[in-house]
Amino acid sequence: MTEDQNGLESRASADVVVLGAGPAGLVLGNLLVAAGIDCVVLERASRAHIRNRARAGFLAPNTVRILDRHGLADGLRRDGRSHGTCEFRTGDGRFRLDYGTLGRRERHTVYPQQNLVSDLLERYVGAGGRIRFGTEALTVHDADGTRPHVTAREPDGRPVRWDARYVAGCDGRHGAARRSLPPTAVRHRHDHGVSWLGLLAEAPPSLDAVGYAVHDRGFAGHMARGPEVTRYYLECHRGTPADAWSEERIWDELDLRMRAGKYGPLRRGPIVERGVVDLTCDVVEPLRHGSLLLAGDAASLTAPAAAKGANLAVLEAELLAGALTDTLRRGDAGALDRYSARSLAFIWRAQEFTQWMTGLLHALPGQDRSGGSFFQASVRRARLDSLRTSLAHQDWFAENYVGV
Ligand code: RFL
Repeated sequence: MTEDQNGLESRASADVVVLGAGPAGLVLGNLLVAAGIDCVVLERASRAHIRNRARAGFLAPNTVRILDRHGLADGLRRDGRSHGTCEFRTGDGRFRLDYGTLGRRERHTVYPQQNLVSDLLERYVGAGGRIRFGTEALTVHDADGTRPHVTAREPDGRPVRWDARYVAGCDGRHGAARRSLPPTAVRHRHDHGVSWLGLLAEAPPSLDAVGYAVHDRGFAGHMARGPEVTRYYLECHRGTPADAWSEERIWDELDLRMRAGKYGPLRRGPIVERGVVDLTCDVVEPLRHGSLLLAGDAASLTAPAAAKGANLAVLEAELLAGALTDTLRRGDAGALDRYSARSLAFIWRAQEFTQWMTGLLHALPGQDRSGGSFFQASVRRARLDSLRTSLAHQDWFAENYVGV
């Protein structure tokens, strides 16, 4: 790293500058290092922060295969738990789907995202990968020109310029890559119109299945994260502050919507994390803008109803690593455009299923005034009934639920 003449801006370079050390950025970094490509990861947060940030937990079989293929699956093979059942609870009763025995007979691996990120980080650093924590990328410059570079702020606040041949925007929904997109980039956005209060409880799971409760008071969800930690969701009004509900009210509401009185009590424990998620989706098209490539949440946001985000991030990172390797090693000029087209096909499939799943779990608002909500609620009920009774529908569900 060198300093410029006035001593204000440091200057450094890498063939590929990766923004963000989430699942997308760290899978990409690992694969680039393995291919012998010079790269650096710039991460705004601290090492401790990314190792502790609880988010996803349900890894699709294809995600596990990708991580396996590149020797990145030791931790999840050791500590991950296989999962293949979900339970729907409605006013009409409850039914279980053993999706692991339906469709392609594939199961999820439950492995907390922060553990995956810790594994990926350890492997990346162990393989000699460069990473700068506490370094916030500000803007990607000249992505369409001859001198692409990233301006960033180092932990001590000093500016730094990273020259690059390619910049991989893996810095999520609020990152610098999205802010730096040219006007030609299109962001297709869809708002499902509902919000969830996402909760992490220090409590053992209450069911041996993912629980989806459909209730007149709103949706409630249950997902195991580990033997002592469970994620719960409660549908709430848009704009509800995350701290609006006391712990007691949260548990009472979960009891009510999950019909604990009928199907057995929930195992309570302290709520250690909470946040409100608006169920919105978007897709940026294309994913390539000259030297700037997008992957993971930076490329597309999916509502958490179908747990696709982290899985798409890993898939896109593998595709992008292959395309960058083909471009930099073999001079394949079309590889990066093909990356965009191939990834978008997966992204839209995931969006389609997420949309279907969101409609299954909520009576979506914003319908026409002539009894729209009754109509929607009845359609939802019919959809659940079809899922309960039709083997073909169950196979379709299973294939899409575990697939990306
Ligand atoms: P991430 O994980 O957000 O990582 C982006 C990284 O970039 C850093 N960053 C910057 N660094 C430098 N300069 C800047 N200007 C920067 N701006 C940001 C951030 O600090 C961060 O480290 O994106 P990535 O890698 O694309 O991975 C996406 C996944 O994290 C996300 O899709 C999933 O967590 C979504 N999701 C789930 N996905 C699943 O597949 N299965 C699940 O069960 C699941 N559960 C969830 C979820 C997301 C949730 N939240 C966050 C709404 C549950 C929840 C509650």
